[in-house]
Amino acid sequence: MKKLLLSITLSLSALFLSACGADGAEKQTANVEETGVVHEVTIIGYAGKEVEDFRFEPEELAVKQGDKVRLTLESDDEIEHGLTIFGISKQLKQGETLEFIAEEPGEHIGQCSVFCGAGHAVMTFKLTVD
Ligand SMILES: [Cu+2]
Repeated sequence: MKKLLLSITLSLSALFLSACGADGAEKQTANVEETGVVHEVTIIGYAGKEVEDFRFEPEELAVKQGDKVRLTLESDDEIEHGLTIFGISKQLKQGETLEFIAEEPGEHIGQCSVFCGAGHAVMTFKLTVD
């Protein structure tokens, strides 16, 4: 089960990495009308003894295109995490706040970007932009 989950996570990561290739920069500059809605969310990274315990909370966030997203990343322990959201090329370091306008519709998978232990690869986050 652990290997399957890890395999799925890695496959998803590879898929989204390849999907944000050559035209990624072009998508970043798309003009999107801002809605004025702000989603301010603190994401907590949890490490654990078992692979299954590793996670971000919340694990997903759904917004509308043009909404402002303000994400802060924290940890529940001494272990450092990071979050990279593929497809929209957003990186968040622990203790930092990242603010951006959600421009590109779709499901954008995020992945912990700092190796934090056995369950590092299963720490995913999904940003859905409708
Ligand atoms: Cu990690």
